[in-house]
Amino acid sequence: MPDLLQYLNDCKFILVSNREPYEHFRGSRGIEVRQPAGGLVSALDPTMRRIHGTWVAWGSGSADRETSDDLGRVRVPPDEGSYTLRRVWLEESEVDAYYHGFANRSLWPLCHMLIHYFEYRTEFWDRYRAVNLRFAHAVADEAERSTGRCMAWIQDYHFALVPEFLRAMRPSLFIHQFWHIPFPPPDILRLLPSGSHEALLRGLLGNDLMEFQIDRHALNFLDCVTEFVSGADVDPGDQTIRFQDRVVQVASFPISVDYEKYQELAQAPEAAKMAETLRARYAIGSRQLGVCVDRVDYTKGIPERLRALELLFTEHPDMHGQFTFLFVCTPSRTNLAAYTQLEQEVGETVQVINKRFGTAEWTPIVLIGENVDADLLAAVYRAADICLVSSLQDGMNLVAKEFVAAQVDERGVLLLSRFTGAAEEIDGALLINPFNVDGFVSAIRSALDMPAEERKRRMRRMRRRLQNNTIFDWLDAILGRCAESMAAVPPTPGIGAG
Ligand code: ADQ
Repeated sequence: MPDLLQYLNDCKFILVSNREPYEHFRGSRGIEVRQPAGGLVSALDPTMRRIHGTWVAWGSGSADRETSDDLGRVRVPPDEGSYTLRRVWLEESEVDAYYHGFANRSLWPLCHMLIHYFEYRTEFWDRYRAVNLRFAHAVADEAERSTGRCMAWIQDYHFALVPEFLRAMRPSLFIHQFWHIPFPPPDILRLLPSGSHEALLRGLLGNDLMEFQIDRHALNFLDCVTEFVSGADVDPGDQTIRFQDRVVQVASFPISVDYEKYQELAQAPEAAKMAETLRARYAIGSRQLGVCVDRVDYTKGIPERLRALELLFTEHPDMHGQFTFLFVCTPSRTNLAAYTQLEQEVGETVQVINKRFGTAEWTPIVLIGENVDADLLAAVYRAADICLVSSLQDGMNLVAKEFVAAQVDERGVLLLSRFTGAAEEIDGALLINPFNVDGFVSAIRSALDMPAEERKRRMRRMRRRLQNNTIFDWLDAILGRCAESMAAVPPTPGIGAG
């Protein structure tokens, strides 16, 4: 892990995300605490412990209020107390309209350009604004408590309006934001009712640095600002925007995984044994094993993947009994109808395919419909001959990178949708277009027929690249860039807290 303290110097670091790093809840043993799974929390928690920053997030746990002070503050991790978690309280109706509503039913489909899922209600937008304002107040209050300089780092599309609100409250605070999902071009963003698309962009222009996964998303953002924000002067060459006497920098920083952790997990004796068991069951001799790992989400191209597998078994009868597919997918956003319908569709389609092609000895698709532990995940990745990532749009896609990191035997082929951020970065995968079912099927066939030497060559290339581009390099690059920008603007005497 790089020493991020070098960048922060005496600067207080305030992180803002929708999900909190520690959630207290009432369990069978009284009040318990859990850390939600996910790459971002596991990368940022150790960083926050070292730099003793403040993490501002929605207090979603059933026992969060009892364990926090009047302002919603609590020291975490529970046994160590090395940094402050500041919880922001939301009513159920606010969670419905801000989170399930505007964030997940309006912005999520719009940013992924899947406009038939796009829904908009005035209440979604009003609550999104109100919740963003409340978060901005919490961050401003945290900045106020510091005597030195401060930096606020905002995560994702839940908080597009926070930077503008915060800028008005603390003009010299250094504010930056990482947008984890794609950013749409102007023709898509304008599906938001007039006024709200401009307001969204103005909100983001409160940042000093606006960070995207890849240049394509950054360029879409610049195009949207050019088209919709009057008074903004965009320089596409420098990727800067002059707006209201300030300069907003725009840049791309592809997120990654903790490479060593996945490699170690895959190399551990338990994972090796599990991988052997999986191969003994599904890929003995010349048989092969395919895998996928997803949240059940309509952006991930799951029906398209199942259609390709069905066509593969239809057009290539020699694959019957020779190729088994392990479909690992965890239910997600289950209070939204689009997601529960998709989950049901996945279960039904798998049944149809298995009934049509399966035999007493062979089940073509083995469905594991749950969240699996990291060590089982590493074993699944290690055991696979091919891994399918078929997103219709994806900011980056960490599954692709986890697969590469866990491929310690260098046996597997990665089939990767060209519409993922990862496809712009990783060289060595077989790129697919999930909308083109025939092309998808022939890519699966080419992967299955690929000689071991070529598999190894491709996998080595990807592993070398990823080894030097981990999630810690991502953090390093972002904070390095912030330190550079902050150094260019010396602290204003008397303003102190930013
Ligand atoms: P997501 O849309 O959630 O992330 P992704 O990047 O693939 O997509 O990350 C999913 C994570 O969930 C992976 O770490 C994966 O291992 C895990 N996961 C999925 N199914 C699982 C299962 N059944 N059991 C256990 N773990 C499972 C958003 C953006 C992405 C971007 C990330 C990070 O949509 O484009 O890459 O943020 O910026």
